[in-house]
Amino acid sequence: MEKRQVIIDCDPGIDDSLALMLALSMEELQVLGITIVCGNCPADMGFANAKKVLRQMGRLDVPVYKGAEKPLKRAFVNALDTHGADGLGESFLPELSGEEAAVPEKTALDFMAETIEATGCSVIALGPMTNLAELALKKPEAFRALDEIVSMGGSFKSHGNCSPVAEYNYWADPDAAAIVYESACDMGKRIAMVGLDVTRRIVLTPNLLEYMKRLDPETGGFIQAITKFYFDFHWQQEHLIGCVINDPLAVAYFADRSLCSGFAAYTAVETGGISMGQTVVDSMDFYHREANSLVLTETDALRFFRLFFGRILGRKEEELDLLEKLVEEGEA
Ligand SMILES: [Ca+2]
Repeated sequence: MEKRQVIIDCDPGIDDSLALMLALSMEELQVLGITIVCGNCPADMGFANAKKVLRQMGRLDVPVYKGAEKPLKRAFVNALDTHGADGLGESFLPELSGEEAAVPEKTALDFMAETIEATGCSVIALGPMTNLAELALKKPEAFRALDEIVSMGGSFKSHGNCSPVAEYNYWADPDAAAIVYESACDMGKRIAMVGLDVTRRIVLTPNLLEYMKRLDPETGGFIQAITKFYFDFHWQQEHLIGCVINDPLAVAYFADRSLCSGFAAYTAVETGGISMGQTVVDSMDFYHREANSLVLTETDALRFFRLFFGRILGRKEEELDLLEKLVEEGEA
């Protein structure tokens, strides 16, 4: 099987960690490296958290590079209120030490540029787009050589998650998101926008988590440790029992196009004012601009969870006999 080569740019973060676990479990993907951007947590913490996930997966061979420590123009606002003081749900997993914890001298930007130019790989962007914007600004040839960008971010009709209209990743660095979308437009690229319209459908419920633990106490226990805080946050914030796991859907979609569908359109990102970070999707073609995005609006939560459970727990579909019932209960 020819593996699709990809760099995962992320800010782990609870749902980023689940996305990394999924990506590393998929034989159809080759994760060339992980690049860290400040977002949910500061870049140093995101770096350490990515390493903790790699240790859990027995994949410390995958290189991790540290990227932007602040947004392009705005002050950095983390999301530790959502992700816990350690960025991993206050699981307070042991820190790595020595060689394993060492931050490489090479920056995320240099790694991305070299790797993309050498391989023509894709990027799955799971955090604010600061690293990608720097790539577009400073290494335009590498940006041009990118095969595909799949981005968890934005929204079309769904409400925001950190303002009435804005999703966190684009809100946290709206200038970066705006640059990436405009650069994509200039270069004839389409960003797959895995936004809140689809990710809100992906709810990890207590029953689904319990099922994971029954099937695999080790992996299920790890996921419970890092999501407990997230469950509490969703209850307080959204009166939801369970947690929305945004980022794994972007990885799943990258590997399987049939999991989400939507439409091509020109999208711009607002960079200031009360709608800062909003994705302005020109679905009616007012601007007559080239479509720079594929805006995803539909997804199938059951098929997502089949993939997620199947890969992370290493189970065949027929072994997941309770999954359909539990996902339907979660959607009811
Ligand atoms: Ca993220």
